[in-house]
Amino acid sequence: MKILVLGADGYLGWPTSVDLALDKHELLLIDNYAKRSIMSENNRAPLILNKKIESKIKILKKINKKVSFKNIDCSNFNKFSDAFKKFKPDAVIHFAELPSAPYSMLGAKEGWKTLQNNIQSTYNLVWNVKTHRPNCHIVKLGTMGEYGTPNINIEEGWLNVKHQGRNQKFLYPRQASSLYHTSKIMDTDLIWFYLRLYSLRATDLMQGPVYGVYANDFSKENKLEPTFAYDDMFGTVLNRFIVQSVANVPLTVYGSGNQIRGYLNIRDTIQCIKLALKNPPKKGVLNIFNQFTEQFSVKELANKVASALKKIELNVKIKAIKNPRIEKEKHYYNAKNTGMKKLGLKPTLLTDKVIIEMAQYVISNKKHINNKIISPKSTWK
Ligand code: USQ
Repeated sequence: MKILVLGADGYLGWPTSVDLALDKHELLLIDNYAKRSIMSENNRAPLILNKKIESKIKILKKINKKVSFKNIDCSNFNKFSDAFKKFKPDAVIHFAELPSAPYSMLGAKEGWKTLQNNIQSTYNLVWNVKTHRPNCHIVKLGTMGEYGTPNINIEEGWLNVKHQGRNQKFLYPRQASSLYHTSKIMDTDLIWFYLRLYSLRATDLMQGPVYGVYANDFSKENKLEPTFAYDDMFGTVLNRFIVQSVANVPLTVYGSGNQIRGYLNIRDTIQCIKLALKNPPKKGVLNIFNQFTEQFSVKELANKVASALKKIELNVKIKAIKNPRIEKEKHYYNAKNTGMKKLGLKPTLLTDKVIIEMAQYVISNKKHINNKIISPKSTWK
């Protein structure tokens, strides 16, 4: 297939690009390094500052000549449209968004930047698909955070409503608790709107927090790891806990630690994206999958990390700190995730071995850990 990957430099965009290159697809990778810039403007940095795509792509070209890269801001309509029209993709994977809830809640400028970048990129993509390539399959990375934490079971994208004797299937209600997550709801609305009117084809992957380093063995052998963030703004909770354990800093459990989320390994993110590509919806259909494999509370996660890392003699301490976010700390949570399993997802579960392997990667890069960017610096209040 001819696949356009938007946001190819990111934590998930890069490993997806490597995997699709191995599968010999024709790829155009797009990124403008916006996340790198924002991290550095905010004095944050990933564990290792990876090389930019221009230099890493040489390794990919050795296995697949049909891989190219363009430095383009997807929120720039003209530049994006030119690249889209020239490449004529069969599928687009859309990661080109600012992914941080804490960043989006920092202040007026950061909130608007997140909304503007994410909605504009999505709008540019859908408009171009509608106008130039209506058969192209849009695979959009959504988030479980769009649903929030409702007091009823979370269905896979849709809810059948029976009202005064009549039935209608609606998008499952969305009620996020950050501007970032709200921007993802707006994406969903945009895609659903265009799809209803113009019979496009899209898959929305409602993903929980991801953890892990290497998505495949090729990346490990060639040191092609993704940007592994562990700071208070851009690191997801489990990746942060692993770095905190290695840095001998108590694990930062926010508030009571009873917040439950659905988690998944980075290997499974890639599996899910590939399954979505292999199973495109018919025209006019929006496929929605809840993309996570296991549910944990933050407290359970911290305890799992501490108990696994005891086996390699790390004495992990856990400390509940005042929650810098505004979120429910005690809530019902039961989300469905059967769709991807039906398509063939083989989950990589959070075993002690997985936790230890992540810790070993961090231990080998211990000298790069900056303790100053670990604890949360701002609150949402
Ligand atoms: N948390 C802690 N301690 C920390 C960091 C986080 O207790 O040091 C808690 C948070 O309060 C939250 C939970 O862990 O209750 C998850 O936080 P997170 O930072 O791992 O995840 P979140 O901000 O929700 O965002 C991440 C990704 C985002 C993705 C989302 C999926 O950054 O791009 O959309 O996970 S979900 O959370 O399901 O919406």
